[in-house]
Amino acid sequence: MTPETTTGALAPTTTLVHALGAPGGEWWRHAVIYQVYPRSFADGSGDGIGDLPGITARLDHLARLGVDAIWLSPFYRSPQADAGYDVADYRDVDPLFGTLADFDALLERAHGLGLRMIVDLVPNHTSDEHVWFQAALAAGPGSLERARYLFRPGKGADGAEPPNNWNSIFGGPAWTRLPDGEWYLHLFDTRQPDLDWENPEVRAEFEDVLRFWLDKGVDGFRIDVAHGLVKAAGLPDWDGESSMTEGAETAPEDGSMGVVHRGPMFDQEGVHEIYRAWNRVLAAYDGDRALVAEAWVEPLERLARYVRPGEMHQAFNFSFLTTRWDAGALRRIVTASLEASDAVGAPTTWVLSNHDIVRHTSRLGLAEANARPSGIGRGIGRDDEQPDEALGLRRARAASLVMLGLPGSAYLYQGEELGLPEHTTLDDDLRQDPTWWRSGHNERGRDGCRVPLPWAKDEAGFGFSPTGATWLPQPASWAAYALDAQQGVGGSTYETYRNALRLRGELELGTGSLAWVDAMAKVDAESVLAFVNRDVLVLANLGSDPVALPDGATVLHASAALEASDGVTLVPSDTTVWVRLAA
Ligand code: TEU
Repeated sequence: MTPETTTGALAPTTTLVHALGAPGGEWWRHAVIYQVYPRSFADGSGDGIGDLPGITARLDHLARLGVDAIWLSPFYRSPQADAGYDVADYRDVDPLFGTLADFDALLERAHGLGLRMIVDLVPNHTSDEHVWFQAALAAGPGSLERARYLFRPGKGADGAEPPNNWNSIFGGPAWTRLPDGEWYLHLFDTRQPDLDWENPEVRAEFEDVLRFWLDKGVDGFRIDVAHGLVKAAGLPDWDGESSMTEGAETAPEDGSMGVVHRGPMFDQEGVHEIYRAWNRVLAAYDGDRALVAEAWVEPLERLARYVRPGEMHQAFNFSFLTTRWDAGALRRIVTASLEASDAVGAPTTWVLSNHDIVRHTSRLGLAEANARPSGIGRGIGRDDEQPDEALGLRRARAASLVMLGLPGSAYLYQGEELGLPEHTTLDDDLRQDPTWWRSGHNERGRDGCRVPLPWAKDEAGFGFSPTGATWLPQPASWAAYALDAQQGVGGSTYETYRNALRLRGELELGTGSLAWVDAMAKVDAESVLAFVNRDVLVLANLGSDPVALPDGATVLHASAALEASDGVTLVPSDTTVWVRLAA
């Protein structure tokens, strides 16, 4: 049944915007991929920091939840200046997280449970402790060792001024000067020097790193800062915004990110050649291995260029993530996302939370002016507006059921299946994210979304670690969010996600199509987001009044309890339902 041919008195009139319908295609076209942040998922060793054996021991949770794959954030050897996004050895596991044998055991267990696994690759920069950077420091100006990075002489009389005016995403200048007078570029922390991707040695090295993990059997890679590898020739000055953290208040009406990540450090044409080469590396392996772009690029047509045939396979849809809780804005961004990815034959992805931004449970509990994620870094501290926890959770569950009802691939961030809120009252002296000090204490940073998960309500540290230790404290209120407090409890956030994932699979929504409901009896389009995917109507009520479902609709799933009045089923405010319409 296609949406246009729907008949019967209750049938909505619809506009078809997307009909990919490729069941049985490559797994990543419709997969639900769960982000595991190793430091905070589960601790096996007892030191209060999560690790690979901890993940392996808890993997059955993810199989039971019903996700298709996991994305593992960095676990490589690293001094942890940016929680592992500063890699010192791309082919080894940091002792904090375990050993290569632990990695092999994790991958084997994941595959045994039918879960694919993609790993994070951080190619824009290395750690300052990487052998290449150490060699560059020792070798001095003009050396081949320095040519792997972006070393430049400074400006001004004694070269005391940085080579250009770029700022670090984490705050402060993007250049650091060495005692010998040369400067090096770091778009992030001082301890994350940017590589020079014009250097063939850099390209060869990363293709080899890809093969190292592909040989181990990983199913793909999430590519960190995929829009940043190539910089404009001559590294010219840039006076525009290079970070979402500024200017976010001026969000455009269409709900898009608000600050386009252009400028000489982002989205340069040269990055595409790198990904075409990587596509060829992956294509030599069996099993549909995939590349996922973490690229904060707008408009969506620019982002779609990363997933053209022969390049990457998916790109995170940050335009969706940054859209306001508003039916019109969501409808526009979903349409634009599907059109842009359909144009290049790629699946759309959907994401609401990750390890860089305030959890959507808490964002959606803030006043509208504060509710959009403002890029990485800002966070929420004690002195900031505190989210309305119940409202945020209610909206987050509704938003998640919209996301999981859409065709394409969806990303979940660990803990969202528990409805975990951001930790918004963390002591500032416990903060570990470099954005906190690099921004001169203007940005609280990302620690609030990285707090160790609660597994067991009655145990010390909520069962995160065998010793009760946790590298960041968990709020006492998290007892109610612990997995064991929600398992088997009808209507809990965990069971709501689990049902959604089961139904999404059974109904094949991931490979379905999307038609907007333009008009339907009893439904006011202003405050209602409604679409048909296969024969399921997904309806989210973002308004303040309840919305009546058409007679004869069979409710398949709902993000909150529904109401009834005179035999009519009512969808309350901030609630999403999945229903099957009477034929
Ligand atoms: O974040 C990428 C990142 O910070 C940029 O894409 C940025 O968000 C964008 O340009 C808007 O300002 C990744 C990781 O997810 C993050 O945890 C790391 O800290 C960062 O890269 C550096 O590796």
